[in-house]
Amino acid sequence: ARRWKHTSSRPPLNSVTADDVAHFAKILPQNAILSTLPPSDLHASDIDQYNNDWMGKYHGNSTTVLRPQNTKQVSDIMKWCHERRIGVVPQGGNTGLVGGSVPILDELIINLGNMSKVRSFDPVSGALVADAGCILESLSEHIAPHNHIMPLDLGAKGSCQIGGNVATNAGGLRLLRYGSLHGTVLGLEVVLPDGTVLDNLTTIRKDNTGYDLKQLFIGAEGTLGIITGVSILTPPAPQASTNVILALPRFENVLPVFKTARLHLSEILSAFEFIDREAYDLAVKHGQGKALNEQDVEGAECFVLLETSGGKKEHDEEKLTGLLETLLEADEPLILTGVLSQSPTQFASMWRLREGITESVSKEGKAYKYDISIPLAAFKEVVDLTREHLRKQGLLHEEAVKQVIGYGHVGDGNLHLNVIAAAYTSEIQAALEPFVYELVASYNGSISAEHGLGAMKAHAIHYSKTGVAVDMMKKIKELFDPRGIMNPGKVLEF
Ligand code: FAD
Ligand code: 2HG
Ligand code: ZN
Repeated sequence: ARRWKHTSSRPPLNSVTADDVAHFAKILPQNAILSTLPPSDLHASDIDQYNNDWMGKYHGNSTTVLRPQNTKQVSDIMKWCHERRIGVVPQGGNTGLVGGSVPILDELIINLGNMSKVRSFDPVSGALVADAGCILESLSEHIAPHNHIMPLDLGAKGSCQIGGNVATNAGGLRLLRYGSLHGTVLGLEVVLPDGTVLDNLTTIRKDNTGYDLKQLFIGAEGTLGIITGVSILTPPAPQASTNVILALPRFENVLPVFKTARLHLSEILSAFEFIDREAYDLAVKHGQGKALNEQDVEGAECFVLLETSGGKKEHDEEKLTGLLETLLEADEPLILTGVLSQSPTQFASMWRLREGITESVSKEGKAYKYDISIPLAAFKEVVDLTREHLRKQGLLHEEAVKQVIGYGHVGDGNLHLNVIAAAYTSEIQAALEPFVYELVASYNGSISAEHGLGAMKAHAIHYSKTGVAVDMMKKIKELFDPRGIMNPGKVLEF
């Protein structure tokens, strides 16, 4: 069996034993423990959903999953794991796309799904305090009657948890408008690797009393501690939201369209999403949302989904109509067509076309996902160069790589390059990496814009961070987790 490396400063980690499970039974009720170790009669298949990631790309071999209900239980579990040097993987909704939420070997899985209570909501300030295991969409539903919305939104909202969102510093579809979690998270409650509870669950907006420790856990991907509670600032719900899909004749028009949209819509622009032709056709093929009229999109090289969130419907629509006229009226119009949603159903269906791409990709095949920050002008070039590279390697055909597509968050300079293959193979992997990472580095970009490094990119961190920065990160890791038990092998190599 594979084991964690033993270095002079760090002994290897231990596997969970039947004695450990017996100890966990003193902390948790029996139905919160899932273990395949004797005397249990559970089989490996009974805990498959916890050991395998959303894409079916990463597979762990854990024997034991714990589902605590409160912070005290998480703390008691961590004290024991620290003492016994047992590796631990914190797990939220398991929708992560970089293999961070499942074990690399047989680490203990601590799934936060049973911690799903809203602790408080202040309708005046909009401060929401919730258990880390609350599903993002449930939180939206909880605050909707108070006319507030969550400051982030993503396609996985029905399964991902707020703790997982914070741990990955998820960006999503409205970052353009509401900013990143580094700005909207007010406080966190975190169980540290030795079981100590760091209670920083404040709801105040301003607090300049030294180092802002919560920032370290935002985007740490569970490598520094387990987030058990989140305090987050929720904005008032917009009084009117509209969206429009634009079909563009050429990719080169995306940047001028973006500039024009910002000028016309200013503060009401809440999303500006890019979809290339292959991604659009794939979403349509898999029944995500309603396709635009076929004649209207003939010759379209790419699409933009744009959303406005403002105070007055007529006012916003007037601005949008003005924008569409400008885009269409030039000697060489910037767009072929623009379809404005006319009803809540149409609004949702247009979003489905964009949000449903990830699901369509999974239906089509096995995805190699590169979530990169590069200059907007290079979005198409990167997709084309990757496709060309795979073609030259003889890998662009139905039995190997079926398609290379690009979509993403234009407003944030974040491209999702997806390579759809018939199966995950070492040959395709070798063709793509480090090719893609080197390409991204050549634009001074980031190899992870919003999904994190997880297990997938821990080894590649140096493409986006200097040696000095990585050394500082290692020191921080060592300070919080000297025994290296927290999500080992993720973000930083073990
Ligand atoms: P998990 O997948 O369970 O875990 C993710 C990481 O966080 C792991 O490293 C895990 O160890 C750690 N973790 C989880 N919970 C905790 C905790 N309580 N304490 C400490 N560490 C923890 N991401 C985006 O950024 N933008 C998007 O638009 C987006 N869209 C998506 C659409 C789809 C259809 C899918 C499947 C995924 C999408 N993602 C997106 C990726 C993913 O959903 C997000 O990263 C999400 O925030 C992960 O939340 P989760 O609860 O599923 O976490
Ligand atoms: C999105 O923006 C998500 O839809 C997922 O971040 C991207 O699947 C992907 O590559
Ligand atoms: Zn995204």
